[in-house]
Amino acid sequence: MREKMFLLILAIFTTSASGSIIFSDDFESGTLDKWTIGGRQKGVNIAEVVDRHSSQMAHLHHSKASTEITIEKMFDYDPSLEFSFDMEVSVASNAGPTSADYAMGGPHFDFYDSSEQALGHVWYMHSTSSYPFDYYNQFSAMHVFEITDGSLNSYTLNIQNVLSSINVDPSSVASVNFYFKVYNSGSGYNMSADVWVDNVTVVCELPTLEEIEIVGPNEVAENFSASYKAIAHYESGSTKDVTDSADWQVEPNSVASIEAGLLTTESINWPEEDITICAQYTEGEVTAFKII
Ligand SMILES: [Ca+2]
Repeated sequence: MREKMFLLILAIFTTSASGSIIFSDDFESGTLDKWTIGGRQKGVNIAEVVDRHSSQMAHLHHSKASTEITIEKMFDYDPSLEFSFDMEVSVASNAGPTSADYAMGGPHFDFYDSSEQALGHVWYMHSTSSYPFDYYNQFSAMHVFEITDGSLNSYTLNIQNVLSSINVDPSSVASVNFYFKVYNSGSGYNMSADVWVDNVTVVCELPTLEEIEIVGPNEVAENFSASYKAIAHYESGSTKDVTDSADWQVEPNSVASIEAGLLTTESINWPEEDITICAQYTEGEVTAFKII
């Protein structure tokens, strides 16, 4: 008959919540390497980094009819996403203020589901014409906000507020394409748009880790092995198996060892012995550990 080892159960955890920067670009590298450059490329389109206001800034420019250029970045959707940036937009047209021909520039958000199907669009623009606002805002999954620009301004946009302007179920959104765009609808008029962007920062609040749970048998025979899982519990009620990323230890380690949750025991000379398993898991600035 096998000897038994009895394991004590203790639980200790620490927790805190913090926002985490998931993307930032101040363009001081002098490049647009963090972005995808897109848009229709005919005519005169420029996406570059320039010196402006004593800082390296992204610059988008076009000056021909029916052209656009964008710098884009995809993000996984999370309701806590927040986008901040500094931006200056300048637009010019000789097409007349009421014409359907317009030049515009600004930040845009396109929302996609898990199959990469477009669900809706929210654009912010400074435009030569009121036409795009009237036109686009007749669609339930499209909304265009007018921004007044012409000087360097700071913007902060919370993704939930952005999404609330269109008729899209937030639970169906999987990803967000965030981009700056200059666009010209025109049919030959002399129109141009310039956007300068600096200090783009995207933050996402980490889920609050409440505690870590160790799941597995509370007694193990000598010369035997047993598997343990480390389960992270979040304030939202969700859980995540963090067995592989947790740091596992066992004391005393002269009679047992543990690696990635797999406990291996050796033979002992007395009927029972207490051993302690510890799993420590760190996520962002949060560390949780549990001892059993
Ligand atoms: Ca800069």
